[in-house]
Amino acid sequence: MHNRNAPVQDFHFIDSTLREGEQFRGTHFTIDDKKEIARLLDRFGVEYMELSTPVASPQSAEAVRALADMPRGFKLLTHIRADMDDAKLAVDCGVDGADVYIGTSNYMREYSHGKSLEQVIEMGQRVVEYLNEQNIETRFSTEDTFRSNFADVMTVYRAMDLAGVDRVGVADTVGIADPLSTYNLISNLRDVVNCDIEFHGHNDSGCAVANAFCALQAGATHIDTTVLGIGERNGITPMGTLIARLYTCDKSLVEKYDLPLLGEIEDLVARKLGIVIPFNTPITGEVAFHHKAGVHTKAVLQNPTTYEAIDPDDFGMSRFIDVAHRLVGRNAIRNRALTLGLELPEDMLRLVTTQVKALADLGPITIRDVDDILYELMQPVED
Ligand code: HCA
Ligand code: CU
Repeated sequence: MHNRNAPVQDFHFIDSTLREGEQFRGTHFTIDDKKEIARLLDRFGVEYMELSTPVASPQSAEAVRALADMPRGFKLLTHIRADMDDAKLAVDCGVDGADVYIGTSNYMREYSHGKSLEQVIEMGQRVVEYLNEQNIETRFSTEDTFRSNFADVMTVYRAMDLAGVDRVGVADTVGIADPLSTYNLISNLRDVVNCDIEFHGHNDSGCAVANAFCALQAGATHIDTTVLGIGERNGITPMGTLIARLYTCDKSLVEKYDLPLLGEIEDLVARKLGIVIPFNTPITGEVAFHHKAGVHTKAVLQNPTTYEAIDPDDFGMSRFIDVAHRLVGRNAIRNRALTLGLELPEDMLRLVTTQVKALADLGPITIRDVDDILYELMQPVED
């Protein structure tokens, strides 16, 4: 397929369901919940999992230790402030890496920690140097990057790169970035640092997936995601939708993951949170592969690619051809008849289609109504 997009290089997912996701309304994961979610995401193939800081509460610390002891393929991270005590506790809990963050916007500097840029850099350097000595993978991010002064954040990133971080992180904390501003910021950053680049994007204005994708096109190497996009407010980049985006760009980008597990992972997290998977979620939402209009169903029955950018088989999902409505076409009716083991001549199919449309014009109908019409016409005519 011809692809005019800027190419996406190899990348890693940092699943933050157990950190950013813990900040979602009503989330309450027990340690067993955390292990269960981690095991499934491990099987799926996420490269990193980020957990809430052990400073948050005794259970949070215990959870980090428990996951550190678990056999796993992903690297275990925790999310800490640029603070030596936080860093020491993270190391003590046995993590592979620490995601260090500090606010750089005027809002954060004035209303959150009240530090100057020089102080931010100094605190960051101290923590990064300590973590490096402990052989801990380090990332340093500037919270609220997009509302920070551009020159300031670039100064911080460069200083942290020189201090030896493995990654710098760009955070769209309040969800105001758009794909172009994300692309531009990350491209500029790519020229300023040699280390890896992570992107963390909130979804307040609906751009979290598009921004993450553009970040990858601009040279980001790591993307923060959560299952179903859960997080503060309306959350961050949902892993499943980002996978859909990457798949439609180039399927081979996501074949490293165990794609048929996606639905199971989302079901598990949704169940634990007492929420449902939104109906229009790409890939796993209940209408993701629902085909309705006659023109569509005719083509899909011959070649699904005509109206499907994603093959449901790749995700263990199935497509649905809807026949119970007034937009139905003869080919969909034939297909339904064949499913029932009925082979109808063309004139009969035409008649059924007309009758279904007439009935559907009177009000909503179900597949049972369609089947009734089919069976009725199959009855031998009695004299
Ligand atoms: C928050 C922090 C954070 C951190 C992101 C990062 C954000 O506000 O809870 O570590 O890069 O969105 O800024 O999630
Ligand atoms: Cu966040």
